[in-house]
Amino acid sequence: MMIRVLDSTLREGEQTPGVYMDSHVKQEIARLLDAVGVDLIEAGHPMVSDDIRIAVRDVARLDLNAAIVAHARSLRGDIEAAVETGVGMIGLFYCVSDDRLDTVFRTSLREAIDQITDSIRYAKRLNPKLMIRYTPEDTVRSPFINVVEAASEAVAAGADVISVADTTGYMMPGVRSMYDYVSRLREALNARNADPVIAVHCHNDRGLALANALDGCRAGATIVDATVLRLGERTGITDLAELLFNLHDGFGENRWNLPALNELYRIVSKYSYFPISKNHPLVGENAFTHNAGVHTHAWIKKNSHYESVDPALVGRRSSVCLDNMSGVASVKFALERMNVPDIDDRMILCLLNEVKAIGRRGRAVDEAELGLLVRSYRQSLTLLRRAE
Ligand code: HCA
Ligand code: CU
Repeated sequence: MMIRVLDSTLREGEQTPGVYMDSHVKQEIARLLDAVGVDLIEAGHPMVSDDIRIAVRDVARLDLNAAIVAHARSLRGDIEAAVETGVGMIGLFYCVSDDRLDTVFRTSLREAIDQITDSIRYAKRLNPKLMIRYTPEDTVRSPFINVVEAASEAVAAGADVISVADTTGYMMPGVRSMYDYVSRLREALNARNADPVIAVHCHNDRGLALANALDGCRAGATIVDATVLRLGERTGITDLAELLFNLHDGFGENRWNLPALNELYRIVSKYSYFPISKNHPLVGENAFTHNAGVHTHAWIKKNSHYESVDPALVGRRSSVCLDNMSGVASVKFALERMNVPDIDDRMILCLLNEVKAIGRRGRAVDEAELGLLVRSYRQSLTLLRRAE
């Protein structure tokens, strides 16, 4: 079963505290997401503000391969605004927990379900070709029977996708498992003659968003939500690069242009003012950099001794870095890679001493700085010879 990826950087991602993206930036991000080959792009919630509504419309007009999704509450006004943007899909949400309905919305489950089904029918009337996703917000912590009732009626009213939202990052593999949840939900819906596409939307409050998302896929979820740089409310949701790589590596999904992730991450980082952390898997500066002497020594002999991810797959090249952890092998390797002529043992040892001293001051030496050290070494050698 093909697994599709929905990127929500432009909707969930913009809910990150302090993050705002102008329409021209959103359009560029959407183009880059399309170049990566993401299947669905959630572009925003048109009812939030005029500029967001216009940005969703602008993204929908780009004519990308990806389907464009607008987010909406289960209200006719939200649906009209979403339909007018020209998107191909609407994601509706409404909570189904009795407690929330009672205290926040002062309504009953019955009334909430009527509102949900009315919204779905209304949207399909406005545009019969529209795809509809319904998300019972905080799905996994809501009474299961309420989720099943709301979801099955939503499907009967025309919803194509039911999304399981772990809105608070509560799930945990093997303990409160997304695998079990998705399996159980599919069975319960099938028993009511509903067989929707299941999506998963996993927040990262416990650092388990990716693990839970993959667990959902194992149970048959075929749409997974993600954002670039794990942006989103609080600690964000599943990271796009990590998700795509793992679907590629573990689930046989090979449709994506993974090297294109580098430019996408660079642009999102630039305009969200969110740095790409050095140790971010796949796209971080250090993702393929080897440091300790023992590692570099073995890695030089055979890369796979210390690499389980082929850097070329994601358009990267591995390297060694030099600091207090470095040994003779890493210095020699770096010099050879830089095509430095006349390398000898004495030179390597001198450079290693310098590198270790810099490393102890809390900095790593890159190739450019190693070049400076080589020049300085040669300079002092000349002076020494002259003095002799
Ligand atoms: C939100 C909450 C949401 C909705 C997900 C969805 C969540 O910000 O509105 O509509 O599929 O995590 O539950 O992002
Ligand atoms: Cu969310």
